[in-house]
Amino acid sequence: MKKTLVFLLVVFMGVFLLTGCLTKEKVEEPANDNISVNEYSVGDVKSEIKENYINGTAGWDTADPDVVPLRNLKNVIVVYDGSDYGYVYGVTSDGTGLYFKVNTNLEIKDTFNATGRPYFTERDQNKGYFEYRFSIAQSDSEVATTVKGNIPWDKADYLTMDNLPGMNNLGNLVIFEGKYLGKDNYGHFDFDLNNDGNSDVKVVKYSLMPALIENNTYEVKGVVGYNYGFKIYVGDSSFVTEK
Ligand SMILES: [Ca+2]
Repeated sequence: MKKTLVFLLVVFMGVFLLTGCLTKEKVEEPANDNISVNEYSVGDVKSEIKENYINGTAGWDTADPDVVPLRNLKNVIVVYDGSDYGYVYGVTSDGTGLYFKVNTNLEIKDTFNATGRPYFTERDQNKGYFEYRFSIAQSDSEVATTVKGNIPWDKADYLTMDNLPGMNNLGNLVIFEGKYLGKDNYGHFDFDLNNDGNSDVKVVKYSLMPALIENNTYEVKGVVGYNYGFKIYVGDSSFVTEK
């Protein structure tokens, strides 16, 4: 009788402990989706922004924390540093990228992991032009730089007369070869791709350009941004070579 009681007690305690363990494990699972931020690719985030621009979703034009979920992007490399002015262009290893709103100091070729919110900025309602943006400048954003990386120029989109800067390559790495025509009235650099004397591609005046000689041909590597039209942002003078 005594043995049976001891046996039952042991069994009871065993079940109690086991149940306790299982219950404890369950409690430790994240109860809220906001706690675990899923890792997204730049491509995923750009698709999301496009969808919400087309749908005109309220809050997606400002990265409103009450509407737009946090997203996590990894191994983004800075290809144009405008962080003194609150932004950088960054791409991932596939050459796809976007505009990052920042309030931290980043430098060219810094590689970073970031938690933030995607949003769009409309540029031309009639043409359906908008910028793909990602804010890492909000109170619950996180940015951590890792090592300096190599810009994946082998993944850059080659610009031609049939493939000029536009919505299809906005934010992405590009390379083109063109004749330098000089600066336009606003100080942007004009390049001629088909040798007819007319400008086809503009490099934004804020670019870090080397000294250029008019009518000489250059290979230019940069990223497609938007500043009164689609323009190339060149992040370092070493990205330009005379041909
Ligand atoms: Ca031309």
